[in-house]
Amino acid sequence: MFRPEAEAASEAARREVQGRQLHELIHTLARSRNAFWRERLADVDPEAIRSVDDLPALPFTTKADLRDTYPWGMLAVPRSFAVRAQASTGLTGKPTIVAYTTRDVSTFAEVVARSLVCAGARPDDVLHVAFSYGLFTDGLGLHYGGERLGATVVPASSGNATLQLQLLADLGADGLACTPSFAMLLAEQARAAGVDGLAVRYLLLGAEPWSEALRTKLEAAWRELTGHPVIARDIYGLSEVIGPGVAMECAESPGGLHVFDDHFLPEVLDPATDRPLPEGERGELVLTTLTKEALPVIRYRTGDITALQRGTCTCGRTHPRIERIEGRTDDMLIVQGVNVFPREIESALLEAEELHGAYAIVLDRRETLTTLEIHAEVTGTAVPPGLDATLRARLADRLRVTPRVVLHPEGTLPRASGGTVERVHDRVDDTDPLGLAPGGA
Ligand code: DLL
Repeated sequence: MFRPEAEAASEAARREVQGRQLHELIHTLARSRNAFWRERLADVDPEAIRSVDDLPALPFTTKADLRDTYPWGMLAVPRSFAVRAQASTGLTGKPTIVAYTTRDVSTFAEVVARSLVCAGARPDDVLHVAFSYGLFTDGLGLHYGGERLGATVVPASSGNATLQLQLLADLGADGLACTPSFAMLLAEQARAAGVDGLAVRYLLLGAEPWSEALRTKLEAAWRELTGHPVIARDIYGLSEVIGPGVAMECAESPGGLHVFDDHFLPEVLDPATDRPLPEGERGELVLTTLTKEALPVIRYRTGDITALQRGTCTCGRTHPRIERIEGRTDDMLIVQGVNVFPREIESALLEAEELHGAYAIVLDRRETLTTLEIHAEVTGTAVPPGLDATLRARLADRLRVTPRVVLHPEGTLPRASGGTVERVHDRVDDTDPLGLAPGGA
């Protein structure tokens, strides 16, 4: 463990601290100068919030709150106290901005360091980070966590698999952090190119949903490449709460992710009633930050579906665990680790006067890296030349994923009963999910 006194604390000791921190947080926010927090907590008596059992008395926060207060409206400290800003995908038009104080940056590094140790990382390791570096929290998050651990971090960022494989082999990476799909792509390319000398022991994978079946495949593929056992472990997080490192699977008992609940308090709610669900029942994960300074969130609706398990794990950690996240309560899609909201696609498309309004989203899952296709109808029968390229550029700019854009004459996309176009489809083999002739309409 990276911090055994926190990770293996008794439940009673942790609850005591959590209650105190929650009280202080609510007290501070309710009395702060920040209009958003004062208003949101107007009906809450901070004196009544003394334990984690009082969580249901608190209001929720959502991504829409961040959009409505863009960019700094939810900051609980003066903007000048923030030392870093990052972003995630927004709901409409603008990204969601998150910010960190010096202490938040330190907390972030600490929880990622804990996550790395969960997967079996050691301070003398070489850690290859193939998450993207930039506005999103994944690359920098893993980077600072690796440094906090004392590892030699290689900020490879995403893309360029050939160079990455060369670096992985030449620098002797012990750990690889990236999306599950990129880990598979690297394994396939390494096998095809006959790369040898790979020493990787563990894969730290997240930012998108993945399955037990993919774990089995990845562990087998990397074992074949390295000649020794390789473990693949799931890391979970979201920018609004901190970034990667909210929860992590351990090497010893995969199948649940330890939530670092001395920083992030989890609840699982019935999405229909918003009531907390008993242990083991699946619902929406809601998180409250206990120690964040710049951008605390209270009962943040993650939209991620999971179940809580309590009790000490065989690894000795006493944090509650969440099940691997496989679904969402909303329509958010994740393409190559990037969150994509269909509404965002729609608003970008509707700005084009030449389009008729009907569109369909196809996730092409035939290759290891899922790609996005957007099909849209133009008004009339003639597709204006060059319009697909214009739309592709606009969508790439907005979504931060470059889609393939295919335009069709009016009335040609398949309609469900009632005349609406079914929005999201998967392409898993050579059968066109839209039922169109090969090469478009
Ligand atoms: O994806 C943070 C992250 C980066 C986590 C790297 C793990 C590794 P956002 O861009 O804000 O932050 O997206 C958060 O991604 O609500 C989930 O829906 C999804 N997600 C993240 N990790 C996992 C995972 C980062 N391990 C959203 N399994 C979350 C399934 C995940 N979904």
